[in-house]
Amino acid sequence: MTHVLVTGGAGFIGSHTVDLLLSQGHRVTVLDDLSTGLMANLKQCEGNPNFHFVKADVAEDIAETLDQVAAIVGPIDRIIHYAAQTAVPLSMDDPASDVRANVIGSVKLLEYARRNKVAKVAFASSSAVYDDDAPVPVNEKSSVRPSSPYGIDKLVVEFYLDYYARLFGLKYTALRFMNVYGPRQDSKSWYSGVISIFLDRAASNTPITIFDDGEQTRDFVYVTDVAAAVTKACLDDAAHGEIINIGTGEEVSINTLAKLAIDLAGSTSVISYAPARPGDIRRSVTTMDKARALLAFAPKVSFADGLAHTLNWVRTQL
Ligand code: UD2
Repeated sequence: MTHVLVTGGAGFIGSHTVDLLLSQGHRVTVLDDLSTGLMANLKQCEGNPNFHFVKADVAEDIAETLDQVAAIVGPIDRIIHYAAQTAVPLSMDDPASDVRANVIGSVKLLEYARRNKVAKVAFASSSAVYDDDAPVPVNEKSSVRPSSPYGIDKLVVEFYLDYYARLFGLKYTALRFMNVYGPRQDSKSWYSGVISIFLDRAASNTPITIFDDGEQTRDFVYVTDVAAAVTKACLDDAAHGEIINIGTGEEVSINTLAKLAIDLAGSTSVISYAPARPGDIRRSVTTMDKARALLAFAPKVSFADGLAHTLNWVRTQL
């Protein structure tokens, strides 16, 4: 049994990862400050003797907190690091806060990992590190040039991982997520993913707003597939020192998505168009070669099934 620390484990992707780790019989400690994460996302874990929760901010002095966890639950063997400020527009409004949450928090965690001989860290990075002008599909060698403080901070942490690996032998894998969607993604926030927003509007027959002309594209990957990739990257020492894109390789336009959401929900929602959001990228899709080769990763949930599961969940939230 491996003891895995999941930072941000009460969040959208984190909580699905916790479910998977517990189902595999591992011991899990979640560290989350509940700033955007929700205990409701972990309700199903309550009473599981292998599940532990600590409310703490990763950017505070977490070493003492984690020492206490280790004393009670046992040493932390591996870490999955999700805890972050995840809204790109917020990072543009307040870059310094983004550095605190996303860089300082990560460095504190890496310090803990090296001092306590943690076997491996899997880090949730982002496709936001890529240059908007990089030809699509992007691959892990595509040029990086982030368009937001959020993307800069994710890239900085990738450099820290490399530094800790080279100087201290810390093992790691960084996963650059494309657009993740699925149940538990907040559908009410303006900063949320487009799929949860569109399905929420479609299910409630309220207007859908498409920014720009809607011909921009994204590579949408279902949350349990992402959780599986991250879990494998964390538990398996293979893919150490690697950066791997996690997506599906399929490019979907926002216009197509809006129509699918309306059809699927049998909705009377009306679509309207608004100016492009500042910093929005035009096309985003990844190659899958590296994820396939190093993590044996292939998405299991089709887009149609993923949308249907997400719509069911959105309806429970209305
Ligand atoms: C996603 C991630 C972000 C970062 C980035 C990397 C989410 C929520 N954000 O940002 O964290 O990793 O990818 O490139 O997953 N849109 C509409 N109407 C709406 C909402 C959105 O037209 O009501 C459009 C939006 O203008 C954009 C597309 O949908 O063109 C996707 O927007 P998003 O916020 O879901 O994700 P993105 O790609 O900006």
